[in-house]
Amino acid sequence: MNRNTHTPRAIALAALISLSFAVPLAADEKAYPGVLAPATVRPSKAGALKIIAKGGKAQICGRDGTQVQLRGMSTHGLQWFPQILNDNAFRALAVDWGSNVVRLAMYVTENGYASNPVVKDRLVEGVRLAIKHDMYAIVDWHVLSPGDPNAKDYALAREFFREISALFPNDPHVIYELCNEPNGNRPGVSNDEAGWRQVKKYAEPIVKELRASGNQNLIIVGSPNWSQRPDLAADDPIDDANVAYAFHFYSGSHLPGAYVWQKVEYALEKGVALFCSEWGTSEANGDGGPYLDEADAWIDMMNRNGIGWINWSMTTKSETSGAFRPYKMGAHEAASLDPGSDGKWAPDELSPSGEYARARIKGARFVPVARKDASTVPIEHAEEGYATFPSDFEDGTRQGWSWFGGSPVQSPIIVVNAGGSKALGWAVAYPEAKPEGDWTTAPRIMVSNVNVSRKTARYLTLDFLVKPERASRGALRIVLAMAPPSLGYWAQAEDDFVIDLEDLASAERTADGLYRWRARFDLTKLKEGKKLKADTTIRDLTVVVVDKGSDFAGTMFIDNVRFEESPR
Ligand code: IDC
Repeated sequence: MNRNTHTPRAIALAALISLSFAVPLAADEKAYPGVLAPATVRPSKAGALKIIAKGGKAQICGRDGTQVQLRGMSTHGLQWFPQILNDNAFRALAVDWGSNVVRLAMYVTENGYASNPVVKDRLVEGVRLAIKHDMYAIVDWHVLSPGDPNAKDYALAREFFREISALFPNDPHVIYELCNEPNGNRPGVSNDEAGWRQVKKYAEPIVKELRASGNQNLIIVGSPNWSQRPDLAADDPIDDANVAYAFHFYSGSHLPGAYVWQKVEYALEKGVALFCSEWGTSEANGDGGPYLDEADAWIDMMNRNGIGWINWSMTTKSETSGAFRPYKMGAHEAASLDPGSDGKWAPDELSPSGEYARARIKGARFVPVARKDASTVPIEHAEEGYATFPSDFEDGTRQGWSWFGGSPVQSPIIVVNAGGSKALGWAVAYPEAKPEGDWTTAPRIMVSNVNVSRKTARYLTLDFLVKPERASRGALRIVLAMAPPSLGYWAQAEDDFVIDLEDLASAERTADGLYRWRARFDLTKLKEGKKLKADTTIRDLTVVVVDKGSDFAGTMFIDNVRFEESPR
C-alpha cells in the first residue's frame, strides 16, 4: 500500500479544527465567601479522627478535640488509572494542593477487585503513599453496580476489610468507606427506609468486626440512591460512635438547595456526622459542565459546617470531572499523572475542573489560566438528520450519529461515498506518545435515542472501512457499547472486533481502494453476564475504535449498521 506518499498525519489533521475545552463558568468568591478556607490540618498534627457532638451537631475532630475538615481528591477507578500511584503525585497533592486526605477508589465489579485482585495491592500502595505524605487515606469499597452491597459480587467485603485493617492495625491515617454508593441497580436497594436497612445490615457486621479487632478508625457508610440519603441513616443510625454517613453530589445534576442538599440539612440537624466522600463539578455521569458556581454554593455550605469533602477524580480520561488534561486529537497531548520530581503539575496540565478543585482544596482564590487550545471556530459536520436504524446513510445525513461528548476525537463527521455507497466517516491520527488509560485516544461515535430492540436477531453488524494515510503497525479494536435503560444504561459486547494493521494485505479491498471489514458483534454474549432480551430497548449505540499500539492516520468509515439473524 501507499504508505509514505503523504506526510504522516497531515491529511487527517488538516481536516481538524481544535475543539475548545469548555471555558469554566465564573466561580464566585464574593457570593460564597466560605469557599476561601484555612489550610487543612494534617494527620501528624490532628492524629486519630473521632466524632464529637457539640451543640447538637456531630463534628469530625482530631485528638485534641478540635474540628478537622478533610479536603482532597479521589483516584479514578484503580483498575483503569493506577498511574496516579506515584510519589511525585502524592507529594504534589499534599504540598502543592494542600490536601490532607486522598481517597482510593477500589471498584469491585467492572474489572475491579472481584475479577482483578491486583487492584487491592494498588490500594495498599496508595495508603502507604498517603501515610508517607502525611495525608489520611480513605479505603473505598466502591459499590456501584449492582447497587446492593449485600449482592454476591461484593461477597469479599468482610475479608477485604479484615485484611486491610490487619495490614494497618488501628492506624490513625486510615478511614474505612464501606460502600461507595448503594443504589437501585439490580440487585439493588430501594430509595427508602427499607433500602437503608439493607445497607445497615451489610455495614453493621463489618463495623463490629473492625471494632472487635481493635480498630477505632473513622468509618464512612454510604446511603441509598447513590449516597443521596444521609437523612435515612440519620433516622436510624448505626450503633457506633465513630461512623459518619456519606453524601455525594455532582454540581450539574444536584443543585444547591434541591433534593440532596435538603437531605444533608436534615441529617445535620439530626446530629449525625456527615462526609462528602465524592463530589464532582460535572453532571452525575462524570461529564458535562463544569458547573462551578453551583460547586461554589456546595463548598461554601460544606466549609461553613466543617464537612469534609473529596473531589472526583484524578484521571486524564476525557470527561469533565477528570482533574487532568486529557488527550484531544489535534489540540493537545494528555498530561502525565506523574508530575515529575518538582512535585507540581503546571496549571495547563490540569483540566478546568482540576484547577478549580486545587484552589478549593487549598482554600485559595480560583484564578484560571488562559487555555491555548480554546477555539471559537465551530466544527462543520454533515447534516445530523434523525436517529435511524438500520443506519445506511443513503439519505446523505448522519442519521443521528454524533461524537460522544468525551470522545478525544471530535473531527468533522462526513457522509460521502465509500465502498460503493454513502458511509459515515471521520479523520483520525493516533498519537505517537500513548497516553495513560485504555480508551483515551479512541474515537467514540454514537447514535442517541435510537430506541431499538434486537427482536430475533443475534448479531449487530456494521461495515467498517478505512482509507489509511499511514498504517504500519499495531491494531484497531472496535468496541460495541449500548445503553439499554433496563440494564443500567450500559451493555458492552463481550468480543471486540480486532483489525491487525500489519496484515492489511489480506483485507478486502473495495473498487475505490478502501479496506473493508464486516464487524459482527454477538448480542447474546455481553460483558458482566448482562442479557439483552428480544424486546429490551437499546436507547443509544456507541462504536469505539481503540488504538492498540497503532500509528494509524487516515479516514475511518462505518456503514450499514444493522441487526442480523445469522452471519451472512
Ligand atoms: C464514573 C467514571 C467514569 C466511569 C463510570 C463507570 O467517572 O469514567 O466510566 O464511573 O464506572 C459516581 C460514582 C463514580 C462515577 C461518577 C461519575 O461513584 O464511580 O465515576 N459518579 O459518573 N456517582 C455519581 C457519579
